[in-house]
Amino acid sequence: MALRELKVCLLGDTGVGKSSIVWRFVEDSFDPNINPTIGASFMTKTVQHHNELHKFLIWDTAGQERFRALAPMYYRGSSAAIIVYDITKEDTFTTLKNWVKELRQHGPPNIVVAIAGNKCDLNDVREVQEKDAKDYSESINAVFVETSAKNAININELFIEISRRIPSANSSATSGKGFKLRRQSSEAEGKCC
Ligand SMILES: Nc1nc2c(ncn2[C@@H]2O[C@H](COP(=O)(O)OP(=O)(O)O)[C@@H](O)[C@H]2O)c(=O)[nH]1
Ligand SMILES: [Mg+2]
Repeated sequence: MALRELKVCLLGDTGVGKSSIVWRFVEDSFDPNINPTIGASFMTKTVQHHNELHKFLIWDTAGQERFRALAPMYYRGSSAAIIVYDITKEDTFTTLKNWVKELRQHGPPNIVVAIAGNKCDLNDVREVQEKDAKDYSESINAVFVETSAKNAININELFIEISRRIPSANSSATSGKGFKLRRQSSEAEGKCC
């Protein structure tokens, strides 16, 4: 079975639950006293998607302003970016929109953007309406899910959706490339004979 390595980065304000989402996905556990991320941390997890294995190379970034300048190192070359906000904090949704703008300007052109409204277990103190976030995500063609790293809601689904959006190795985009290569080699053959 073909193995593909997919670089994925997590972006979003400090405290929205980026590291908790990664921890839930990779280790299937939740630590309420998780340490704040310094700089960035790296984890991997491999999942099967149809007849391919997707090895997610996950870069979990720190949200603090002083680390912001480092973000391009993580989203450059990424197949997908997961931008996380906290449904109980309106300002984290504003930060998310700024990340979308930055990715548009400086990110890889075909990056899959996935938006995660985390802490959906705290519905009682919600500040961001699900419909508003969903409409916004649709308008920018992003994956959207509300997640809870704490209660393991929609974490696997988030990554499954990302896998779905990544063009498969034999999709038209890549077979187009293959065709060009074939033509080049047959042209070379023509010259030599
Ligand atoms: N209620 C609730 N708390 C969460 C959830 N995810 C993370 N947290 C808490 O939010 C805080 C920040 O989490 P962390 O993963 O460090 O956020 P990061 O700074 O974005 O990496 C921690 O106290 C977590 O326990 C969630 O889904 N629900
Ligand atoms: Mg963190």
